[in-house]
Amino acid sequence: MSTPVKKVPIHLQSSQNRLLIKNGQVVNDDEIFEEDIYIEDGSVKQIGRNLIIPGGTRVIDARGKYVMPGGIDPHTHFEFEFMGATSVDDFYQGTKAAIAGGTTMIIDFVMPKNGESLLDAYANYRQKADSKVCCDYALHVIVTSWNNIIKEEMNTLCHQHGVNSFKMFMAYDMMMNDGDLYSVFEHCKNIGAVPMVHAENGHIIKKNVERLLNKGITGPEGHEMSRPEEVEAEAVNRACTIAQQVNSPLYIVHVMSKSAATTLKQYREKGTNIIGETLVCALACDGSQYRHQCFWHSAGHVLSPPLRPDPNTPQFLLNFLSQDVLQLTASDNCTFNKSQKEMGKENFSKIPNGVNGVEDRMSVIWEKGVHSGLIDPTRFVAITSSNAAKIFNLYPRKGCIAIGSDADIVIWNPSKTRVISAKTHHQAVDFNVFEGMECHGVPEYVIVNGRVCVDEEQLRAVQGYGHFIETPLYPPFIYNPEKVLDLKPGKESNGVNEVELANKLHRIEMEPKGCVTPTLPNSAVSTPCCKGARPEGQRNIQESTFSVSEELDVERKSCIKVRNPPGGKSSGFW
Ligand code: URQ
Ligand code: ZN
Ligand code: ZN
Repeated sequence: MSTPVKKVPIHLQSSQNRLLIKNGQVVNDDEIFEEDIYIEDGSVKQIGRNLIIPGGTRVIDARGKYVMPGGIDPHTHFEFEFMGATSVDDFYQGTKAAIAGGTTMIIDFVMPKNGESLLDAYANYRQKADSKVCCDYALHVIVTSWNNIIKEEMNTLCHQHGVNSFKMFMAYDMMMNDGDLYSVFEHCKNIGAVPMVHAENGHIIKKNVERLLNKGITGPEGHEMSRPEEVEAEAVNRACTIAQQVNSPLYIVHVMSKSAATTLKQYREKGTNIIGETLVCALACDGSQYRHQCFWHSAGHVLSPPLRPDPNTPQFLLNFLSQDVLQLTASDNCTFNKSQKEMGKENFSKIPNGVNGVEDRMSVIWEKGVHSGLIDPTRFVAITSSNAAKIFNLYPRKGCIAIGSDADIVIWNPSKTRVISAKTHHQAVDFNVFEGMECHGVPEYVIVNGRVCVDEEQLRAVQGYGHFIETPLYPPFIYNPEKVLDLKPGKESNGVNEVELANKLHRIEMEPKGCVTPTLPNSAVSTPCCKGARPEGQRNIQESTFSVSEELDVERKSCIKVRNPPGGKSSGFW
């Protein structure tokens, strides 16, 4: 299905659609440079100095400010029916709030209802979202079981409906068993899609919940006690192990603990293609919130996996983001009002899970990452925008300021501050987990597809202005040939042929002397490590300054002022 072309309403067709951003520090994930940007008809048309532009073009002076790709939030749940409630930020309010905070694209999750087909669920989400979204959006689809029908539906979603990612749960009622995860990961790999998992051991959690409730622990503190770190880390380990068996890539959503992140790091060091997402709330809050004397305060912080009692967790996760152990940040915005959280007043396991973040993600990460001096603006762009665009195959159309890119841009004033509050935020929810936090750095202008939707900090979002964006299969960032081996019978990859390898082992076993220790060629026994047997002539994106735009030969400006290694510089320089 192709994306329906929406006409720009007459009242939006004006010189406002022609825009020149002058004098700013333009930031991409790999460079900062000082040039002007000319935007027309929703995309970047020229980058340079002394540009020749039509008369009547609006000029924004960005002196002293950063001009960055708008944020991409790869994980939201707008108007999501979950645990007996519906999240209160719908596709209108949610995307409006996203824009207010400097995010210009979101990716939400299609959740099929009981017995609903994946295709029907997808169609329902499109119907809900298309007319409401203020910015562009894409969809992941949640898979809760495995059979031939699901397999065909996944194929159809990928080939006809612009979906390239599927999420599976390892907790909650809809959790999948290991065998089915194996099959779905394998199928994703066969079709070039991105498998994603919510990694927590659902069986252990169920037992822990029973135990705690039997002991009379019914308050929100029981939520974290029932889902401790090791329960998350175990599931991360299992999911990575399964992905390794089928050589699929794997995207772990909401990595929330030191143990889970460390497990993921170990797999990445083995050369497996594991992507780690963490949440903005995990970078700014900790599990002490569950011991707050006010039920609504504690319940307002309930999400899964939970915030961790170890107060060093936020800094630990930030460090991992700066070192590229974790690649990107999301909000997992899934908001329930106090009246909905109250469903779990007598039983923590009935508190609807989820918190806010779609509006404040950029500000909080700037504050904790850039303002603190841990990361520089290029790494900020990578973890809030470009890496999501690369992983879901939207780069360099999104997540990048280059000629031809969509004009999704945030002009960030690092000298201004704002204080976050539920009283002033644009979300529908009546609580904010970042309440009272002062953030340096304010999105002064937010440009969505060429339209100024935040203008000198005034929000002017338009309902239905956004489009559904198709995400193509085989993202090059994920399906890098040296990272994901194709071990289909008979095919060579990285010098390893699985069938030959199996035959060789068999022959050795049949040796009459019986005690020969099989010695396999190095390339055959080693994990597909990036430092290992790379076929000659292939570049390793983990070791080089590879950028997809270079691969695609996208025209880029010549004046490179700063060029950073992948992962960004480790300290500030401005
Ligand atoms: O697990 C999720 O991602 C959703 C369903 C709820 N939000 C949350 O608790 N993280
Ligand atoms: Zn989840
Ligand atoms: Zn989620």
